[in-house]
This record gives sequence, C-alpha cells and structure tokens, in this order.
Amino acid sequence: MGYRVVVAGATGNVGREMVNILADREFPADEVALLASSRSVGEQIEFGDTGKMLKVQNIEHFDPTGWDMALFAIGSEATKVYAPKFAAAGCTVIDNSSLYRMDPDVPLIVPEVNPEAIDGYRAKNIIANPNCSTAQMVVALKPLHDAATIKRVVVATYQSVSGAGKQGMDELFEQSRNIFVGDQAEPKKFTKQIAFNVIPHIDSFLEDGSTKEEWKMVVETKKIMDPKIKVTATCVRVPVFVGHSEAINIEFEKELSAEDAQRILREAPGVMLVDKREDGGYVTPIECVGEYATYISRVRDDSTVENGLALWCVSDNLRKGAALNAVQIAELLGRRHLKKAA
Ligand code: 11C
Repeated sequence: MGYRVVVAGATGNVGREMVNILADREFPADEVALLASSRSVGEQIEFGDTGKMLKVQNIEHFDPTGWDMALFAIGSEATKVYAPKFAAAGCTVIDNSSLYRMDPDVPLIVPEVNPEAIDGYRAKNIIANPNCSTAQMVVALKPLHDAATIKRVVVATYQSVSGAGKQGMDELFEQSRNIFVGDQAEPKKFTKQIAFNVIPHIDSFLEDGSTKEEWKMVVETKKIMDPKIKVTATCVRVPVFVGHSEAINIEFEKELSAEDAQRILREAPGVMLVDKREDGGYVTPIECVGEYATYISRVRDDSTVENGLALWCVSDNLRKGAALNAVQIAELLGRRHLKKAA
C-alpha cells in the first residue's frame, strides 16, 4: 500500500514541478490530489508524462483526513490558514513557504545535509523546506564543513526571475521583447527594469540595510548546518529565467586545499562537480534547468584569508531549491517514519 499525497498550489511554478518530480521519481503514491485556489479549480494537470490527467480541486473545500502528506507551495498567507488544519487532521505538511522555517518546533530540512532533524516533525506535524538560495548552498557547504569546519561564508547570488513566480518570468519576457521593438519596459513585479539589467534587491528591506532574502540565507544556514557558521550575503536578481547561481567564499578552521575540496565534492550527495579549469569547463544556469543536482565549479584557493576557498554553485531553483527538496523530504519522511509503502 502506498501513500495518499496532496500537492497544494499545484498550478504554480513550484507546484507543477512537485507533480512532475513525484511522477519522475515514482514516488509510492496510491492517490495524488491537486489543490489550488478557486481560480484554478477544474484545470487538468498531467501527472508527469504518464498521460494521466488530474483535476485541480478547491483547497477551501478539501478534507485532509486520511491523507498522509501534503506538499504546500501556496505562499505564507494561505499556508497560515491551511497548514494547521491539514496537520491537525494527521496529514503531515511539507511547506515551501517561509512561514515556519525558523519555528523551533518545525524542522527545516535538506535531506543530504540534516536528515536526522526530521525526527522533530511530530511537535507540529509540519516540516519546512528552505529558501532556494539556501538549499543549494548548504548542499555544497556540508561536506566541506564536515572536513574542515566552516567559520565564515561570504556569498553573492545571481537569482533567476522564476524565484519571483510566473509574474517574474512574464516580466522578463515582455520587457525583453518590448525593448527589441522599441516599446516601454515598465517594471511591475520588480522594482527596476530586469531585462538587460541586474537588481541588488530580493524581498523586503530590513532595518540594518540588508534584505529578507539575505537574512534567510544567514539564519537558515545556521539552523540547517551549524549555528556557529557566520554568513554574509548579497542577493541579486539577474535576467535568467531558471537557475540560481552563487559565488561563495568560505573560511575554514582547518586547512583544506582546493584539490582536497574537489575530491570531497566529487563524492558528496546531491553534488555534481564540473570543474575543468578551461574555457567552458564550468556550469551555467541554463545547463542546470530540469536537473536534480547542485553543480559546483571554479573551486580554488582564496589566498586573502587563512584557510580560504572560493567556488561557483548553480542549481535549478524550482527543483533543488523547492520542489525536488520537498519530494526528497517526503521520501525521507516515508523511510524514517511512515514506512507504509513497499
Ligand atoms: C527568490 N528565493 O528567488 C526567492 C524565492 O522564501 O521561499 C523563494 C522565497 C522563499 O525570489
């Protein structure tokens, strides 16, 4: 007997990827329910490329009793309403919003990094999925932390517009087209023109001048990996449709050569090392679209600090940064706790 699984927010960028990945990884589901707001009710979504069409149901009228787990990609406002209801009905919520990430009673999980922390899910019957830029970074950092203990991380991100949802993707497309035909490129979703530009601002500003996206990278890394790790981030939106990139500088307690780091990363779970030190011998965001791995390139010594390394990290933000990580959490939950399916 398999699981009864819900995908809430099934018509959005991340929800659609959740459906595709459940099908692609042959998640042991006996039944899958797709939910969305009333606007999308009745839409049909194919379960991966199986040919099986599933009808979208209204989340407002859905009874979660008897369902094992729900993957939520509905944003913090709707999550606040529905997650407690689903969790209380016995349906474990795996939430992609930022609402519960820093709640001490909710585990924040990246399965390659802190799988054991999932055991705390029973306090609220909710498990949080990290922000996309954090998820790929901790996959890269964890094996290096185990080897040489990270003291400090300096990261600059190059985040694709799909992180801002379908509206973000539409805005990049429309602005690019308008500029080519000599029309206006008015910003709507973003604060400035995104086509042929970069914007050093993601999410809201905080009092200290940083942004919430930057703050998330700091606090989520500490919660997932180690509270002693210091992180400073600059998060930047770039005119790329899918795939977040990160330039990461790491300072370690112990010595770790670039060659040893490459050797460790080559074996690390979830990581694909592509680091040829020649023209084109690195991965760019366009090459990671639709892939599961976190790609690492450009591993090199940073001689400006003692025990320093620099590297380049790229991943599909809708997959490892969101939908894939959520499905991996569902798989982990099944393996460690529910043990229902074969
Ligand atoms: C972006 N990282 O690229 C954001 C999207 O906290 O889950 C995901 C926001 C979040 O805009």
